[in-house]
Amino acid sequence: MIFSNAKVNGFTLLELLIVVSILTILAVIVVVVINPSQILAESRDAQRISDSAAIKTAVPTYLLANSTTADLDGPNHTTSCSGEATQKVFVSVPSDNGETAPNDLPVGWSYSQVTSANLGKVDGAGWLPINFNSGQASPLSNLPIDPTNTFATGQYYMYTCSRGAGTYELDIKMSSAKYGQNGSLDKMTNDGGDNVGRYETGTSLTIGPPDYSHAVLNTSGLVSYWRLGEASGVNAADALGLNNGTYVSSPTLGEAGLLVDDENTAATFNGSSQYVLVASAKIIGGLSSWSIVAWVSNASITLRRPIYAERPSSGNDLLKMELNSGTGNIALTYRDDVGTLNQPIGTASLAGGPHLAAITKSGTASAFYVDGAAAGTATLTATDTWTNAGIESRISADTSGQYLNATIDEVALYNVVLTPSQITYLYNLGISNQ
Ligand SMILES: [Ca+2]
Ligand SMILES: [Ca+2]
Ligand SMILES: [Ca+2]
Repeated sequence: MIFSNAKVNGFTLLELLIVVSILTILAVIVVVVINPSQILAESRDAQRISDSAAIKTAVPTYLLANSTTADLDGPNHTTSCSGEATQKVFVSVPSDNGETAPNDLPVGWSYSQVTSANLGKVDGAGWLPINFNSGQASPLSNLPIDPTNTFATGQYYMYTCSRGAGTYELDIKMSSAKYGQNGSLDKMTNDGGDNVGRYETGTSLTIGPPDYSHAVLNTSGLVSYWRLGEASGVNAADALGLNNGTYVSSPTLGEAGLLVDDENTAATFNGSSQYVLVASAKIIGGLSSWSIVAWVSNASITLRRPIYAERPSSGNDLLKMELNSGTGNIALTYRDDVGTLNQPIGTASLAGGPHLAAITKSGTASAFYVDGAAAGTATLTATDTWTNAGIESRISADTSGQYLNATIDEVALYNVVLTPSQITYLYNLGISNQ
């Protein structure tokens, strides 16, 4: 019986399945633990860190060699440092790479680019305009260039200068999770600068373009600014510390923020009970000039409802930046002591989004803006006489039981009329990956 005890030497189906499962798990572990795209991103970031160190050595060396004749915007520019007539952000993206420079710089600033052929030159013709050959042998043979170097990714180098102070700033964008915002080696958030989307180095970190929140904080006339970025709790901080608010009925905190490339979060309100009580007082109500600016997304447009309101629990005084019913168009309600009511509606919708909503008022002239573009004007007949007691300021609700269902972010109040170009800048900055 030769065959009776024969044994098949091979795998059973079950064994095969176990082996395949183990191999699959191992493959997933390899991808998760090793993550090739993050390794590449980290190696690019390592180059960026080393490039910034090289520039940080080269610029002071140049300044030392040219103490009285140092020219921080180089031989090809004369008034392009901060505070001068043609303020420039010098960028490493070449002018002939087919991209258009984004429109995301503060009013009065523009990008300066050179051609690919000149990009790395150290004699003032390169992207960083200093002539490093002046008074010395250049410590750099070529200017460092970002390993990605496109406007589309936001990954490029930026240089700005301040002539009187003899200072400069170098801004670099990290691309890996490790060195990015909230990463384990976060280089961008806590560098002492004013842009959470950039690794800022140099001798003054407030020359280059700021991030959205710093742009708001830099704007004169700001009287309150709620970022709504708290992860938990009931405190809704005013970045100025003047009108700290309270989250009422637990709106959803920690929602994805409505700004591009900014980890600060937003809050979602349910439209029935949740709001921020920002002050037990009026803030801009009754002022002749004011501006309200806020980001809003996924709003219910079934009913006309407030993004921001100031109103007493009883009495006529009333101010609301709203979404109109049906269309979601930006709208204003403004009413004075004696009950004169104005309810103009703008020409553009805030449905969907994220959108930037802004209303300005100067005397009887009000103007609407959606996403940085003009969206209608109105002439008000209500006066600025506000005397009712018990006025409250609220986000996403008023004191008459109206609640907005929406995600709201970055609510700012000003006691001045923002210009159209200021509002356009804020919008472009909010959607920029700078
Ligand atoms: Ca920074
Ligand atoms: Ca800066
Ligand atoms: Ca926020």
